[in-house]
Amino acid sequence: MKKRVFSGIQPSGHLHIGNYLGSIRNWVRDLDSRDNIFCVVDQHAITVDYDPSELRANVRELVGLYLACGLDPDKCNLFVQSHIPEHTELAWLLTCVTPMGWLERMTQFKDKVGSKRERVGTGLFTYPTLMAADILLYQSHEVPVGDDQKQHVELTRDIAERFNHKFGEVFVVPEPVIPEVGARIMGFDDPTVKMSKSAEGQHHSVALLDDLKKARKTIMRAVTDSGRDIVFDPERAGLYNLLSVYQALTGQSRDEIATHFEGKGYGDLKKEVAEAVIAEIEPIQARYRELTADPSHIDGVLAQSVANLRPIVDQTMDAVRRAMGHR
Ligand code: AQP
Repeated sequence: MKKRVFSGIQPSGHLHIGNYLGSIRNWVRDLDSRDNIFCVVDQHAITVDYDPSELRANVRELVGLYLACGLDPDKCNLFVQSHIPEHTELAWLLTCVTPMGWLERMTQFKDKVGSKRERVGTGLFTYPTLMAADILLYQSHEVPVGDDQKQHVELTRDIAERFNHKFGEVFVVPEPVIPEVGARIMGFDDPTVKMSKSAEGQHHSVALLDDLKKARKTIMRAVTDSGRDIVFDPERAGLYNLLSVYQALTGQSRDEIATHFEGKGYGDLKKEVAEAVIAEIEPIQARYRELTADPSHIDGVLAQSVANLRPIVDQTMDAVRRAMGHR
């Protein structure tokens, strides 16, 4: 039996190389060895201010990019969260077994809420219980995510264990799977903050669909320091970030990279990072253009996955409803 994997991305902006290196690329690598379920989590994207027509376009773009990056629909199920209404039903049920204190500890909420605590929607606070529902609905064994989502997967484990203890063994308790390289790519304009879809700043990130000239410019302008030698030093955040991107894309070891750049300068490093990024995203862009030329193909993939997943959803929800006394 293959392990079941579930993961998702919010259609909250344009997919960047952080999302790619931290998640999608690893999903593609493991397609053959896993039972794969990948989701566009559109209900998570409404927990902050958003524009409905932009959301609709972002969902289409993200599905197109999933396919273009190599998520072969013959090897995975690929769907949009709101097309399976049981995600929100299960989220409510899990919210009722999740202590407030657990949610209050979530660092992503604290980061996103900032000084607007009185004004943000309650969904931003309860977001992790919806994420737990996404994962537990499919009895997933593994959740491959970037480092920033680790805390939410750990919370999902706690919720599953609490539920199983209270109501009987219903859920598989999932494991987070974090990549060794590329788990936290930082902003090129500010290497002290995580690269984010929703961050402002023209040269913050490289999006997978960025114009290639702009992508090169963003990397050439990346903030570094006044040092000279090219070494993996976490204290030199900008340099460390560029080297991490290079390492993730080339698959070379840190020693090989240090030797390769011996005697070279930051300009050389940036040039090579830009080349590696462009070599990765250029073919993705070409596949994206081909695949999205036929919207009915994408609709077909989404509908087929929803149909494939229906028996798992029904089985889990039946067990949950019975365990909780609703049947
Ligand atoms: N900077 C990053 N480096 C490596 N991995 C990252 N991920 C996100 N940012 C980085 C991983 O990408 C997947 C999708 O993330 P998400 O859409 O669920 O939300 P997020 O983690 O909040 O990502 P963003 O880009 O920062 O989006 P916004 O701005 O909307 O909040 C996850 O596996 C995540 O770990």
